[in-house]
Amino acid sequence: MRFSNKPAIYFVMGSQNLKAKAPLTALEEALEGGITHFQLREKGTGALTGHALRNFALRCQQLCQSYSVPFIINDDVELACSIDAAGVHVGQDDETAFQVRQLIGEEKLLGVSVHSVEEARLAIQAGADYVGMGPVFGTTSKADAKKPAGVAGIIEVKQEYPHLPIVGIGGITPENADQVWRAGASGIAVISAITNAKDIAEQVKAFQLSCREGIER
Ligand code: 3NM
Repeated sequence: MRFSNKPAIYFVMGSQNLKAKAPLTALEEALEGGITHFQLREKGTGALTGHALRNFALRCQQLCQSYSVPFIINDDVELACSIDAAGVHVGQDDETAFQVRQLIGEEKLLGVSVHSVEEARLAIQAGADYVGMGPVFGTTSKADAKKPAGVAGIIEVKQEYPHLPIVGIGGITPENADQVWRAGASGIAVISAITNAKDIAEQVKAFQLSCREGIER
């Protein structure tokens, strides 16, 4: 599957990321607001496992399907294959992107987190459809996040591989997202600025606006 050409508002969430709302309610509101991609990322304390994870994943998948939004699973290749998710996203410490591509076949989306031009080159070689780059800004949503890297890495990778879709991640809000768009990103991936929003659909719309501002500036 190819990563779509239109600007991606890529929502990343696990049940552990929600405080005030039920996770499925949050996802439905985000879909209603117009997210273009969803990644299920169950990680850390309180993360679901086993049957509970599978059932939750199936319910997320159903919701995404009803909005024609690709449902992507973080890291868990076995789960992604067993429920026929639209794609898988892996980091540098997970199974290698090359192995994952072998396991999931050519049809599913493959996303890989990268931090340099060299990692981007290897991701392309392995058959990645897009790369994630972060953390752009400071984040509290990833326990082992690296130091904020700003948009310099995105600019560098974009220069070297102009056709590779890059999704920025880490501390992105509607207020700072324009910097990521201007760096050449094809998308922004967001956890807390969406999960913590009072009105999630409105917040997604604010991200859509940030994209236009980033492009027009
Ligand atoms: N990956 P928030 S930063 C899942 O740097 C994830 O690769 C990152 O959450 C990376 O939008 C991050 O709340 C957390 O900052 C993003």
